[in-house]
Amino acid sequence: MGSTGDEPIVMAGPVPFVDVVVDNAGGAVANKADPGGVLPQEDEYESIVSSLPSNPKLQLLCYQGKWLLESWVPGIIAIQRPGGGFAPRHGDVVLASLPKCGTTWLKALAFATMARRAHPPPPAAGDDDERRQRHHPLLRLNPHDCVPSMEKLFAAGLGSKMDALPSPRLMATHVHHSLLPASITDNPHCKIIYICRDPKDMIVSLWHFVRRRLPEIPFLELFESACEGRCLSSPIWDHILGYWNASKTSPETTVLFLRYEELLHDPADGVRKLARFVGQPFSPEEEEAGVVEDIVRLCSFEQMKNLEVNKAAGLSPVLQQNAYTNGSFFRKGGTGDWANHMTPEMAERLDAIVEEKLRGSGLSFRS
Ligand code: PAP
Repeated sequence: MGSTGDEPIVMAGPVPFVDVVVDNAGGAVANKADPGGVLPQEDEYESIVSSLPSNPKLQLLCYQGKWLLESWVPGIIAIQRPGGGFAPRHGDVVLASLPKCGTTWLKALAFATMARRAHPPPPAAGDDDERRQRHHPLLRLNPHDCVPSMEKLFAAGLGSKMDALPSPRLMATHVHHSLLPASITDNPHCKIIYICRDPKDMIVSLWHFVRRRLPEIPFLELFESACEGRCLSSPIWDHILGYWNASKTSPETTVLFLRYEELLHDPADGVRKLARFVGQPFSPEEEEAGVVEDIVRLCSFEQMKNLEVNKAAGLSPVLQQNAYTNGSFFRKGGTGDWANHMTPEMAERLDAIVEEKLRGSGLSFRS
């Protein structure tokens, strides 16, 4: 990524966004709030949100028909502004997901794959290339510090930091497809990678996450709100269908639709798909050298969960949220935990609701 000579340094993306500091010559100050005129002013924001339905306990607002974390909404408004918040760039890759459906993992896999020339994934244990092992960004940073979450970044007034990232840029969103600006969804030069997960496991994972802030919240309360289409990022079927339909109707080069369960079953296949999709397929030499397997290992649940950085109590200052730490994003990392929290009747009810909503789409979560 860098250069030791006198020639100008040419950065190739993606780079960990927390490492990017923009000096005044770059026209932006990256490490402190810099609304740059794109965030709504407080009174304007108030006038937009004051009439919205809300769920104060879960800190949600119903914005444009979708239940969203209230802290994201100013960021979403900024991103949606035509000519305002988000300036698309050729080669942008947006990772999209419902919360708790594999976002952290997908961020790691996409970053490791797209940045592999600047940062080769460490080889298997036993190889003694310690320098590479120590220096890979995913060994010192949580994936959320490598790939920015757009609505959180814009809500923190750090949208200008996006402009400072070298291309190709890698970013993420939990926002529904219909809420994204046309500069992303109708842009043939912007690629979207979506990951979905069995909604039952998503709800269980979300409950464990929410309990860090609300230890007393009953599972049933979150389950009911999911069934009614009123929990975080709900309706969840709208979220999934929006990206599913886009993956069917857009040229297949612009939306890649992945499933958490399939990625667990064959992560190497998912990584190869991802690499082809972003226009960086693995060469025969890379295949021969085991680079795909190195990426899978680097990003595996066990590897990431046990890193010091992910055991630490901290979270990037940009994304600081009380009660959540780097470790909050790594819990069990498998499938089927719903059976430990739902009765068969509850599971059937949610499955039936989702099945009905997805009817005719060609997508199903029934096994
Ligand atoms: P986010 O949307 O808040 O970023 P997200 O990463 O999508 O969260 O979801 C966290 C889930 O992914 C957790 O699932 P669980 O609660 O059922 O265990 C977490 O354990 C799982 N997860 C995180 N990293 C990995 C990984 N490397 N491989 C597989 N699963 C992972």
